[in-house]
Amino acid sequence: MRIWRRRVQRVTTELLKSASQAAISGNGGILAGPDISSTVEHVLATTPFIDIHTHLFAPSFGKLVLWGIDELLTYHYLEAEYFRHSGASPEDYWALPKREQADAIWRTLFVETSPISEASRGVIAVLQAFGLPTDHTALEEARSFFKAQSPDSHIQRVLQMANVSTVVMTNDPLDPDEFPFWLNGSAGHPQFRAVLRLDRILCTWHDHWQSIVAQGYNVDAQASGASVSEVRRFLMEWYARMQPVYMACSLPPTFEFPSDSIGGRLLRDAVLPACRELRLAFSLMIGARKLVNPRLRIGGDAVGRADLRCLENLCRDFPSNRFLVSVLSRENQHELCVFARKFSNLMPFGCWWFVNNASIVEEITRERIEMLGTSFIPQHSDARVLEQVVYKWANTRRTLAPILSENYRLLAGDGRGVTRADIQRDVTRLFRSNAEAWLDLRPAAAR
Ligand code: FIX
Ligand code: ZN
Repeated sequence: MRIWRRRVQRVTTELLKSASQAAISGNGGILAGPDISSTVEHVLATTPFIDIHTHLFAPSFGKLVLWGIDELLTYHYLEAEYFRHSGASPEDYWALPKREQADAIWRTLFVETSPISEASRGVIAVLQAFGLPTDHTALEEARSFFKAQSPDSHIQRVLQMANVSTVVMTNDPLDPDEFPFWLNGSAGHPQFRAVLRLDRILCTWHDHWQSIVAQGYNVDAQASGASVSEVRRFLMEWYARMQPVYMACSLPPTFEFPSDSIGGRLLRDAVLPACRELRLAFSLMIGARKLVNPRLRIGGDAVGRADLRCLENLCRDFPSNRFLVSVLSRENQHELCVFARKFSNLMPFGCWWFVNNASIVEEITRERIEMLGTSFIPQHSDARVLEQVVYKWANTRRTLAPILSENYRLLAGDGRGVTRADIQRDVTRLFRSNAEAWLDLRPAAAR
């Protein structure tokens, strides 16, 4: 009898010990099947993300900072859907003041039909997140709620709700509405980091070289003579002003590299060397066909499949440059994964724009995990209106939880149990440390 009692005591102590250890660290114990999902969800929810690509602006950018219900409703994704549902002429819509544009979109997409599209559900999710009514009467109450918010505290609250610690902006040094903010030195913010966006230089030089001359650089229409070194000087001086975390460009599906075009030459001879010197990654966002329907303005862009051998050439021929790449076409996603397996100076990121829908995010993320493990950046929000980070990141967390859980269950089934620490390390890598390794997030003083 005494032997039995001692054995029971010993087993109980051991059990209690391991249970308490697992409880304390929450990471020691191998997770049982059902605990994997709840742990993955909890880790995704409690890990602050770095949002590596948005069109948001820091509070000091004044009218460029978009927030509140009227901006949420007049988002170009919803405008495109509005023109489909309403049959209204875009010209009539653009002639309306913002508030009436928002009224029209609310009536058409949120009253006369169920807001079941990804973008319209997003608005409902934001209203819900602020405890506002979501039925068809919601618009006026939402307007007075957002009107009552003070920008700085509202921005903090929204980033906390989305559990996003750092937002990366999109900054165009040739945008007449934006560059004055940088020139008068009012732009910096610790949580809003800049990106040097170069579409006007690499894609539409003919329309914009004179803006560079106007800023005091000796370039010409053919980008000849001193133009390359002047563009290099332009980049270095904007680097000092903006402290960008990377340089970037959106490129059409027809983008080729190498190419003797002005854009191809400037990329090779000015941008990539500057990125090497500054140890900045260069981001290529490939596949947007601009303004296929110009009447929809910013909502008029479409997608095209690209020939991604441009990436093969860039990664192979410029091994000391690093390339952050997102592709717009669904058909290009698999190729991008394969190129990432061939070139460690290529980091795939995000499910961009027309592939940022749960069904396609799931497909892309599954194949990336199967082919790249955790060596990719799953998502960015591309938010244009502040509160969009709330629903876009909630959607990402919701879509990724079952995918990650299933992969851990498969791993456990194959013979390797997972712990909370494993899951935390992987989620941190996917949504933080990959970005920290590829973006220059050092503050200006540390550069
Ligand atoms: O080029 C880009 O950064 C795109 O994301 C935008 O141009 C696009 O309009 C957008 O908002 C996509 O979500
Ligand atoms: Zn974008």
